[in-house]
Amino acid sequence: MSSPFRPADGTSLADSLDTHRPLIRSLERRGLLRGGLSLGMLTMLTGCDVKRPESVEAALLAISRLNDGVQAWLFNPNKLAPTYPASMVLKPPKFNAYYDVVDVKPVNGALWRLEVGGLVAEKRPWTVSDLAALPQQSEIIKHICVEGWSYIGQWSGPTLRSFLEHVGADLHAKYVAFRTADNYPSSIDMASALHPQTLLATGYAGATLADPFGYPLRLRTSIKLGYKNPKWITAIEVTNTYPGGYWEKLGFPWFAGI
Ligand SMILES: Nc1nc2c(c(=O)[nH]1)N[C@H]1C(S)=C(S)[C@@H](COP(=O)(O)O)O[C@H]1N2
Ligand SMILES: [Mo]
Repeated sequence: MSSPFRPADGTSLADSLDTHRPLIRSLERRGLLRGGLSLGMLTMLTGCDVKRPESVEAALLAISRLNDGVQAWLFNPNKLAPTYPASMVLKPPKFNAYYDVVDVKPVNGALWRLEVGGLVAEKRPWTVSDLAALPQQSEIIKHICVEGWSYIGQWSGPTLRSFLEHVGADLHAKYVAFRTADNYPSSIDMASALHPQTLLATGYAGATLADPFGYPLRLRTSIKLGYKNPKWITAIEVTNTYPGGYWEKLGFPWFAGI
């Protein structure tokens, strides 16, 4: 999904969208897609081929099925998502971003500071060692991307809950918002932020996070799809104002991630 969408020769975007209008409408009705979905964006996220209508349809259906399969935990932040044995952990993890892995700009952990803002009592910036001083947790969970792939990964770090409690966050606020080094804003609801499987991950498979996967800090939550897991976090804000996110602005639903 690194290259911007360009309509294939002889295929008008409007024609392709028209072919799938009923399916798109039914997904919209079920709250799976929100206004503003473009075929271009769908193509970028799914790698489908607009020249083949059945490929577009398959992508739409995959999004629909994926949502049906995961919504039991997506919509119940009190429920634990499945965990897996260490033997299933993928090493190294599978990379994704809105650009290619060669374009990742590594963050200097020694200079890095985590800004903390919004409805919190303690706004001082955090360092890598500050985070390491919080109680650490490890979890082996499945990462699911809307592109239709997934992998099992072992993530470690403090829970977002312990961090929020530590900085005296208003735990009744609506949202926790993230800014990142690559300008990929993201946000989640407070219930999901407080979920026991929502980590501020600093490690993968027993080692420090590698650069492509978000060093020094990324979100890993078992109850959201891949794109709700911002990497290279530089700021965390607690707020009652809807913060949106990178893909959400392009039409993807905010809560579940698809
Ligand atoms: N900062 C940042 N975080 C991001 C993205 C991104 O482009 N930038 N892509 C998201 C998407 S779509 C996915 S699937 C996961 C991929 O995480 P991984 O590379 O650890 O598998 O990161 C998410 N977090
Ligand atoms: Mo993704």
